[in-house]
Amino acid sequence: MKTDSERLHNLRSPDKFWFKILGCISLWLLLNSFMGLWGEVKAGNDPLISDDIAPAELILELQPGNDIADINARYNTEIVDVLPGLNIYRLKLPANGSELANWLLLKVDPAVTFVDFNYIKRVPEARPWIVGFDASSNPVSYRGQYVQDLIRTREAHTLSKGKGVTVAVLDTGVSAGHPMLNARLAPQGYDFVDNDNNPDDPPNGFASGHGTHVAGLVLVAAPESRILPVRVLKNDGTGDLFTLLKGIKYAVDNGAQVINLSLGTYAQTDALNQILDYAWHNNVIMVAAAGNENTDAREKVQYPAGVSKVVSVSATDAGDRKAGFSNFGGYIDLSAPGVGLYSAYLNNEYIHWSGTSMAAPLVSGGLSLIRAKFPALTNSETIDRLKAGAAPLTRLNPRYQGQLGKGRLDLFTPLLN
Ligand SMILES: [Ca+2]
Ligand SMILES: [Ca+2]
Repeated sequence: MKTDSERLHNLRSPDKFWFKILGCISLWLLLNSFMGLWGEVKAGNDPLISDDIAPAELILELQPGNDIADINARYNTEIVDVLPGLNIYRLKLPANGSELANWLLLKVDPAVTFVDFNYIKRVPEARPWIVGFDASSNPVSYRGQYVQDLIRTREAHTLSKGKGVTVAVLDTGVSAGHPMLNARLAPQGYDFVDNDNNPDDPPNGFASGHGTHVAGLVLVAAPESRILPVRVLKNDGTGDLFTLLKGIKYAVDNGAQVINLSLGTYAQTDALNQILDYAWHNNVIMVAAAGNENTDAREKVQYPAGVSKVVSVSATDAGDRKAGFSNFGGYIDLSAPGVGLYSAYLNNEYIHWSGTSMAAPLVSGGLSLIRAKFPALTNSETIDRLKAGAAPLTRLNPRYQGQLGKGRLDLFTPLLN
């Protein structure tokens, strides 16, 4: 027989609470090992966290009807930033607060919809041992490169040039004065790294010029598109998840119809899914680079490319073979040339650059062409049209059956009625 006081003690016992917490830990470990994320690059205070994160920070969404002040009182947290119009907060933990311990506590707090670490995103090309610059090439015009014959820009541009469609480039910034770009930039570009309205692409970093190059490649495919430059990455090619969320929200709210994301991390988060849903429901298509580590989905998947509603892009070469560096897998939607692409760089220069980051903007440009010619199509119809018109890759890539998407980007076929 239990006494009333024992019953009361059991009711108040934290056992149930800790059971929930332990449940979270085992799920976390299972997911991590299952997804192959275990043992990845670690940072912050806690060895259980599987990718670089911003130290002493968390991102959460509050359940409607709750007050963030209550959360701050309960966990000693402070608001660093908030996503306007959404219930998503960037919180600072108390001094010496463990990211993992607080993540676990907030995970089971009924006032919280989701909680995520503030992961560090990066451009795939910021891993220098994989793909880098080739600045030694001849300064020929970007108009005369192999990719134009391959994806049939000239034929496509007789039917559409992307006029009236805004493509947001969320990246290291865009060099505004560049002759390839200056007439095509939307005036309301924004810099979420320095929080100013000048999203320039600053020099002297490992990834400097990345966003400029990517923006130029959107215009190779869709020369009359408008580029909305949104800076979410520093010139070393890194940026945090919350800054990316803000950038995507801003692009959606400022007229983007396509968003190019030549960046990623191997961590999957509710926060990213939430903002990608927001974009999708506002009729914005997102395109993401698959990453440059020559790995397939069984090993690891880079996000946002791994999110199903995002158009994920792997890279091929001039001979339509998978680029040696390109990630691949069943989640890929489409391939596009990504080896030795010539485009804008800092100081009004042009350079060759390789990577899935260079393949993705050609796909973004392809979607822009379709959106300009068939503006009534939904996101899914626009994407399906581009995929259905792709050139088959299977014969040349027998080892990658079903792993390079529907084929290699072709700009012309999807524009035919
Ligand atoms: Ca700036
Ligand atoms: Ca997809």
